[in-house]
Amino acid sequence: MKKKRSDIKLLLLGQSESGKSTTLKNFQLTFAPKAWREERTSWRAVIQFNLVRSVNTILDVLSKEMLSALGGGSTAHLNIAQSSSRPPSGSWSMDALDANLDGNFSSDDEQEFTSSHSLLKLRLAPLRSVECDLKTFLGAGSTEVTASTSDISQMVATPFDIDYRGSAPPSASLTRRRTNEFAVRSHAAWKRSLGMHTGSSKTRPSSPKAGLDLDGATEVIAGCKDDIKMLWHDPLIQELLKRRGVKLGDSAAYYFHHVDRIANRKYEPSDDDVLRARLRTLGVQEHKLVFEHSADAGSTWCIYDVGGSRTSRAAWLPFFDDAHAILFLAPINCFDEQLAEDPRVNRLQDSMILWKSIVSSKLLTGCSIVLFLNKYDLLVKKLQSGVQARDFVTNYGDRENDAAVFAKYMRGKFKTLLKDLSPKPRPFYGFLTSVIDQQNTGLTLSYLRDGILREHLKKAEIV
Ligand SMILES: Nc1nc2c(ncn2[C@@H]2O[C@H](COP(=O)(O)OP(=O)(O)O)[C@@H](O)[C@H]2O)c(=O)[nH]1
Ligand SMILES: [Mg+2]
Repeated sequence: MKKKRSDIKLLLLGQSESGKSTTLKNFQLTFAPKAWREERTSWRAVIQFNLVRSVNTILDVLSKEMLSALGGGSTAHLNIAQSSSRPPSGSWSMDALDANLDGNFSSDDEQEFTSSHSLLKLRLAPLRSVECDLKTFLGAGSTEVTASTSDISQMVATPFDIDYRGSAPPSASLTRRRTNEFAVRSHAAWKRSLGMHTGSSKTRPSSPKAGLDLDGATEVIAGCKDDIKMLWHDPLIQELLKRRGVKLGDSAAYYFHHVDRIANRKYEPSDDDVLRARLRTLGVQEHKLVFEHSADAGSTWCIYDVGGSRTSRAAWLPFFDDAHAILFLAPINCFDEQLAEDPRVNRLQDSMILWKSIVSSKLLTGCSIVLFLNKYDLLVKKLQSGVQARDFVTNYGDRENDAAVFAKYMRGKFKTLLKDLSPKPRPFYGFLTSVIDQQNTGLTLSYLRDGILREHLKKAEIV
């Protein structure tokens, strides 16, 4: 029984930015708090990077707008017109923004740039090289996959879907070989190097990136604190971001709100700060979770966290044949957004295509599947801001434009798909989550862990 208990393999699946890595952090926070505390400081550079990138994106918007205002007349003023076409949300690229800024301007709603905006731009300019340094330090995960960096014609939603046509599924040895090809160690080079910086690791960094001056970056960010606050709280800039539909990422507002703490020479990330941090997952990352308390102390689970963009999904397949459970994350707030890697595809539709493929997979017949309809907090905000679900979701009809009603409707859709498409009957476990909420997520994960263990033991005919 003990052996079986130390054997669980859990796959975290879902599209990019659905909250997989954040869920993994919650597993660590809930079940291995000591190990989590040791790792927490190493997230500092990622958080700084997230903040600095948002500042620079705003500065880009400001620069273009000031330039365009200058080009349109002799005075540096801003004519903000309601855009007729919003840029695709969820995109970090400036391409959509460029297209939007080239649009027509009306003479209504005129607001003036002042010399303080030019000064802000100047004083925040050192953050450009800070972003570059942190990017170099953090590696490829600091760059998001976008349509311009991927070949749309080669992309499919479920590249792991294979039709065996009656032949046997791939052998264990094949899948193992492929496992080695795709899996990367959980403690990536940047974490080890950061560990040394923060004194939490005894190993010397092997990466040359560790030579980067992170203390210098911290110093520059701290020096920019007041200007960052001024930039964020400037009503003209807020209006500009809103009117242009600029999307800064789900955690930008949170980090700006806490800038006094973060842009500080002695900054130490809190648990919540780390849960908000965004770093793209590369390939498939294996994490050994060693339970630290309760009756399970010492037992381990292998949790596989995967890259979720369409370009990364082929790497999932080798992990299917011996997975015990899948935790599938579908962000429920993005019914009106498009995939960053393919702006032709609606994000909620993409989640459903993925879900269909996972629940109908023969390879996963014996696997427990759990659904997190995630980012519920952002769904509440979006619907309250006036976005109408029925404009984007066919068949939503005259139902109330309310988060609870919408979530119940979507949960029903996912449940029906599981019931209709599973090769053998399996129970449906569907939760509404906001995985940045550590307390509620911790409770859900504890419940889930017990359920998965029970099912696993039942299947092993031990109980
Ligand atoms: N507000 C909010 N943000 C979330 C939620 N889940 C994830 N995020 C944020 O969304 C971003 C992407 O999450 P991440 O876990 O990296 O997604 P992954 O690509 O699926 O691993 C991170 O900045 C998270 O902090 C949520 O439920 N609510
Ligand atoms: Mg991830």
